[in-house]
Amino acid sequence: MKRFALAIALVATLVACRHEAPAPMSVVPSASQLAWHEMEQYAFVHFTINTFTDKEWGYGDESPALFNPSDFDADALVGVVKDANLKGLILTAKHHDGFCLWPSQYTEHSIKNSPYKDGKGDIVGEVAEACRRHGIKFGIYLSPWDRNHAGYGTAEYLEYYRNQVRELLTAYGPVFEMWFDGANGGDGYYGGANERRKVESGYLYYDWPKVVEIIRELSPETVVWSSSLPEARWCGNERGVINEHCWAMASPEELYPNGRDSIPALRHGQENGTRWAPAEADVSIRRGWFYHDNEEPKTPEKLFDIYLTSVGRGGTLLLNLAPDRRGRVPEKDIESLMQWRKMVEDTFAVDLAAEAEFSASSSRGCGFGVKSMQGEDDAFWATEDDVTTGDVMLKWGEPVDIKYVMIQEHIALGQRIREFAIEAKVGDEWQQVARGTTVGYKRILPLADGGITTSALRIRFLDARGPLTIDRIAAY
Ligand code: FUL
Repeated sequence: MKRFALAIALVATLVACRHEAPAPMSVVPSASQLAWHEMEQYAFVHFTINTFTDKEWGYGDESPALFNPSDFDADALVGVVKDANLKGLILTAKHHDGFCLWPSQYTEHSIKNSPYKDGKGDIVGEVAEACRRHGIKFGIYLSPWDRNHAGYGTAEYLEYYRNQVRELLTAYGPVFEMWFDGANGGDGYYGGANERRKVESGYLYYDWPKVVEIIRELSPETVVWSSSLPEARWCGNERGVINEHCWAMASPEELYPNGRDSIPALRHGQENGTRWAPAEADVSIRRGWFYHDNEEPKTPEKLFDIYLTSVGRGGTLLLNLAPDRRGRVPEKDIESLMQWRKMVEDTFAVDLAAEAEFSASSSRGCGFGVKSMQGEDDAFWATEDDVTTGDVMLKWGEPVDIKYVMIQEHIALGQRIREFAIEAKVGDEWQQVARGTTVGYKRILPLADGGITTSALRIRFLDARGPLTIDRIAAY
């Protein structure tokens, strides 16, 4: 009899659980882009001949003999990155001055003609290997603009550039991200020509689809950051601030030929964009990208604000470190980084939602119930196909102090939410404590007036492009 009842219960569950996950939106992230989102924060490292000439943009005529770090140690550099809880490192293998931090077979303008390790050094290789030893993902910045190369502006340079892309990906992969800077400033040394070479449209000159083809062939997992066909895009400023309203989608073929006019659209993305091209916030720990004696690192508090406006707004944070002439990250920068890490960890250490009772205005049913949002597993809450709005309620037995609410969409199925509000129960009334438009991979909402003491929160999803798919709601 007992067995019979169990069998009935099983059949009933199977019938009730006929639901499948909502259909994906037309534009969704690739597996590499999902892994990239999950990294959340990683380091940029600007270090080259500029470090020794005290410049931000080298002209291209600097002697390789100037590159001579007195105490470079790739393990120490990567150790700082790891201790700061940054998950990857993108190195300036070549900046606008054209000097190569690896012994490229295509030029003499490289580390092989520097005093560093008597010309036997290879900063790209040393950093790539240290990254692997420490479990940090390695990425490469290779400036398209090259003020050293005589052929810059012609087809000859393009061949040189593509050869270097091949050389780097072959020798130093796996590479999680390639960063193709959009700057094309004009004047330069250009093999001694000392003239202005203006590339009117980088978009047309570099012919990015060809470069991307090379990357796809040699390193399919690499996420391409570029001013064309990006798989990750510029967030529109170098302050570490992603727009509050920000879609991960964009139609680059519409945007980039317009040069700087495309910046507003880069900031907020495009709801009907044709590609998954999420925003990345690049910002330096100091004012400049390269080390200068007279600059100070940002405070941990400032870095914390940057965390909220980057990782907390659905994109990633690319935080630049500037090693000094020793080749070391300055001690006070390390101090700031470590305090910042602690601030982030302390703030988000205890998820109050773990103790809350969750309920929702509606659910898709088995497997997609509202409790799926509690904790770190893969399950997510979803609504029926025709339901694009809904409330999620969190209730506590005792009042709790909440400063931040974190929401994550299940972006594997696309980005959907257009508008939401967060309300807290105050007495018998619901009071709005935050409001927003887009959510995406992760949204962290600082609550109004520095936070609230409450025994209930209501997250109201007011408008979405399809049924709701929410991975997680947390409160801190
Ligand atoms: C800019 C460059 O011109 C800066 O020197 C720096 O590399 C920054 C990350 O990108 O476009």
